[in-house]
Amino acid sequence: ALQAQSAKAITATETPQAKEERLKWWTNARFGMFIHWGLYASAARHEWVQSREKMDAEQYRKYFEVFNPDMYDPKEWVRKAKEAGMKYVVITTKHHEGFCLWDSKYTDYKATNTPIGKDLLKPFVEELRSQGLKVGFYYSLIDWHHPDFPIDRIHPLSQAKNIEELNQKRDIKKYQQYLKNQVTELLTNYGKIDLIFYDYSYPGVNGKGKDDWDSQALLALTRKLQPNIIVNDRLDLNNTPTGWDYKTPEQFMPTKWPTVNGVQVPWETCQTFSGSWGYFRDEYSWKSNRQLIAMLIETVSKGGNLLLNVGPTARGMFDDRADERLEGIGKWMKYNSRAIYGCTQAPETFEKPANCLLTYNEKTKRLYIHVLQWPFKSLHLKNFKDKFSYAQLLNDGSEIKFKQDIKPGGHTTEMVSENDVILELPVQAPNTE
Ligand code: JFZ
Repeated sequence: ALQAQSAKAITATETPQAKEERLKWWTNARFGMFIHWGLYASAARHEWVQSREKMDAEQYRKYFEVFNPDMYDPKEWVRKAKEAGMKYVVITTKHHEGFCLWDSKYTDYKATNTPIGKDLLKPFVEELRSQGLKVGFYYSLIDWHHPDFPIDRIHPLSQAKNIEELNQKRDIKKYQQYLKNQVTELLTNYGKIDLIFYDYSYPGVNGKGKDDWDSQALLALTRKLQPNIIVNDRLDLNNTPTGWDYKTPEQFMPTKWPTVNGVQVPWETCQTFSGSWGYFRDEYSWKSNRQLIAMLIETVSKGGNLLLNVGPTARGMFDDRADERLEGIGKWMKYNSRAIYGCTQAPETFEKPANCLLTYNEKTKRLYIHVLQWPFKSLHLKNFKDKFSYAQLLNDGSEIKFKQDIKPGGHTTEMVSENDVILELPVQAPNTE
């Protein structure tokens, strides 16, 4: 209860401006990498494989026994994120399977006890810091390995005959303590942690929510240990404005900037390359570079962040298909990141031209027109007259001439109004992909 009060104290006394300030690095960053890595990388068929295939602890243990990511090179991972233009990384310290990448003293189910025999988290965090990226921890509230985690509708043993009997031996209070102990380790032993992604709540029949996790206390503990940390919205404290910092639509693009009580809120969409979060060898629904770049632009055009996921392999590598995409996005970002970092939704006064998305930098007052489908020579800007004084291509900084004060008449009659502007584009699109 004491902890719960201090959580309220911290966030209730925070002014909207102070919150904005605390989130500033993150809203400016706009683009981060999600990493899902755990024992499920060996199964290579989705991070939920244990639940999907109803494996009990004993059946799943083979993945623990063979876990040996001998090619793991945190320096490479961070370099790849950085070259793609990402400014922060959120890594699964523990996913639903319960396996810990770090040397937790509260469990034996951790990387140090597998053939690789070491803390995999520590060197990664150090690399992030030394290469200048922000540090985010994903921490699963769900734990399919812990003996005190009550079996529920998504648990691998959900179909067992004797659930009631099994659950009688499971004490959620002990599990709550385990959550607090581990969060304390993560937020104490690894230096400054910039963001935490708790995952996830599913209240209702046979589900779990804030009372199961003791969310208020967990949040209080989080803010006590890391006062400036940014916290996502999956603790089931959705009705309390102080219970989260940002919304997390899941593999979903909102139609517009999400609001709560009519107010636009910070948000981040997390997305995958191919559908699964964990490495999935035989998944073939990979998005193209173009789709991913458009996804990033669209997210920023609606005031949000994109957290794009990589699922490294059991040997600790990024799949070639992931590398190709990160490189493609990186090439685009090299020329166009100015239209992403520090940008947000454009003011309503600018009407979106056909086949375009708009982003805007409030500091520099620059408008970025992302032309998704390159037109032949003319880009028609409705009602743009006197709203800008200079236009250039972003890839090479070359001037774009434009026509305004177009007098209806001649061959343009009735096709443009006097308030419109026409940009005179080169015939070929800049090739920055
Ligand atoms: C969760 C995890 O189960 C999944 O494995 C992955 O880690 C992802 C990032 O998060 O999946 C969710 C969580 C919440 C919702 C959907 C999928 N939701 O609220 O719709």
